[in-house]
Amino acid sequence: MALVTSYLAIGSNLGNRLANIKESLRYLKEINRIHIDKISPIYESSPEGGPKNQPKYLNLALKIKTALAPFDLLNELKIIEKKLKRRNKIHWGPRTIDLDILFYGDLILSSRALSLPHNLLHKRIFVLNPLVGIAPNFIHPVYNKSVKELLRGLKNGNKKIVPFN
Ligand code: PH2
Ligand code: MG
Ligand code: MG
Repeated sequence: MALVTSYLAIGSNLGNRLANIKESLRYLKEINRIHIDKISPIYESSPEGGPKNQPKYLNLALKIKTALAPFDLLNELKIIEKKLKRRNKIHWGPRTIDLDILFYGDLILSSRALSLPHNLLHKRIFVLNPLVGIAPNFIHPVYNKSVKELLRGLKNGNKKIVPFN
């Protein structure tokens, strides 16, 4: 099968966030049909949505090439979330790890289990800010705007996102 370029988002706001992210990257690297091309810097931001008083998130974005079909890729990400003891209790509640598919090539798809592109990515500074570091010119196939343009068009209000190191 041909390789498809895909972009992933990783987030963590529970436990040792950096260790969780590193462990998820280690698992991703073990998957034969996923090749990691680029890893963005890590950023820290307050949680958007969900319950009050959650810890801050660390977020990053990845560029991968994959031989996996979209739902198989999703399944692999879910397996990694399980390995990191992600519990799906509270919608948008705190999580040890969250692995989302942002883009899968130019594919547009909408199902209960998976929407591509990710249906909120264009509204989320914690996704676009890491992503712009590795894919500024990638064109969102629905909005026909580059990642850079989407980020510029975002009304940030008082949302702060800072490099984490
Ligand atoms: N993920 C969410 C909800 N809110 N906020 C930040 N800052 N970072 C996230 O990764 C995040 C969030 C649901 O996936
Ligand atoms: Mg998410
Ligand atoms: Mg998710």
